[in-house]
Amino acid sequence: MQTASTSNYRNKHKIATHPPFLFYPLNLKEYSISLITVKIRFFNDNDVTMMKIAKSSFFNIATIIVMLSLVFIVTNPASASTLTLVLKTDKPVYNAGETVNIQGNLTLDGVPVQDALVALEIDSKNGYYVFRTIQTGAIQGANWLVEIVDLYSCDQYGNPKNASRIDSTGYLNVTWRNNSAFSKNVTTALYLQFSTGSPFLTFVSRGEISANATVYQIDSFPIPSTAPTGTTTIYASLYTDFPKNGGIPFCPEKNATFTITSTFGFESQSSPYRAISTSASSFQTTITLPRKDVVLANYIIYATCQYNSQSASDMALFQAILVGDVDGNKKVDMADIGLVCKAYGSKPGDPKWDSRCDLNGDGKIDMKDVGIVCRNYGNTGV
Ligand SMILES: [Ca+2]
Ligand SMILES: [Ca+2]
Repeated sequence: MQTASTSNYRNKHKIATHPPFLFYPLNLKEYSISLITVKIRFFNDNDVTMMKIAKSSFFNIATIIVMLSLVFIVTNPASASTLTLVLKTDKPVYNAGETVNIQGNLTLDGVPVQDALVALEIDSKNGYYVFRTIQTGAIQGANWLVEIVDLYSCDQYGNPKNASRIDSTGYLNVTWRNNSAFSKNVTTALYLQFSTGSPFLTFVSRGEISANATVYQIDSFPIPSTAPTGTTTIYASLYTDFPKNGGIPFCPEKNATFTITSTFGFESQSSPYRAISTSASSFQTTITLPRKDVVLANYIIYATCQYNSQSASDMALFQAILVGDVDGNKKVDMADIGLVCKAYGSKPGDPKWDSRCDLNGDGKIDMKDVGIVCRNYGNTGV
């Protein structure tokens, strides 16, 4: 009896952690038989009552477990494992010129996944802002159904060219191929990032590519006179759809660089863009908000991936603001310094107190507030 009960106890717990539905009725039967046997052996009123209670509770619990198992089986027809993607930024609000650190964790049943592709799309009120395909680790020996074969900066005829001046037209060539025997609908996303780490522009297109076909695409783009000079990076991604719509990467992204030079052919010294790596995350990437014409809005980051036939996605939000813009006209200039000077030395309740000028929120307007406006001087938003 004792052995049978212990075995049933173990079996019951096995059921609770892995719900192999087929084993369940078998255990139920065994347990019922054991209860009946006990009843016969110790036959008195108390024992019978106790057994009835035990049996009734057991059947109630059993019914719940069976129902939960059914729900679990119905909702997870393919596999009992769970793919989880968690996306976050290191802060909710960023000033113009600040770096947004985007971190994500991808786990399968709680274990970090180190060979997956994650699609990343950042949108703001002006539309698409950034597209990337991030790897959670090294991926080896994969055969991609659709892949980027080549990517480089070029002239208008497609000849490779590694530098372009500001105030001119830049060109890039991207070649991609459908390796499968079926036509595929592909979203092509090209994202250019300045040497400062700030987004430059994005190109997106969507279309069907025939089986075993190769596409050669040349795109042109204007390089504004205000563009930061230096090494500019082009990132190309191919998705099944926009990540916002649940699209996932077909293949790893490809990148290429070219140099933006001044009208005299020089590039200025700018601090190099560098990604910060954090071991706590499966993947991370950064973008730096521009100091000029930063889009003052909320941004939505969409991340999607597929791994072991399972899909996962998450979203994160952040906001861009213009610190030091006291009068709210979307530029930090002499007018803002003037307002802080006018309220200088005041505290709440004073006639010249202006709460907009207390930029560090310490309840007084002093050199620290003047300093904040000066450090952000020249920043503009749209
Ligand atoms: Ca202002
Ligand atoms: Ca202050």
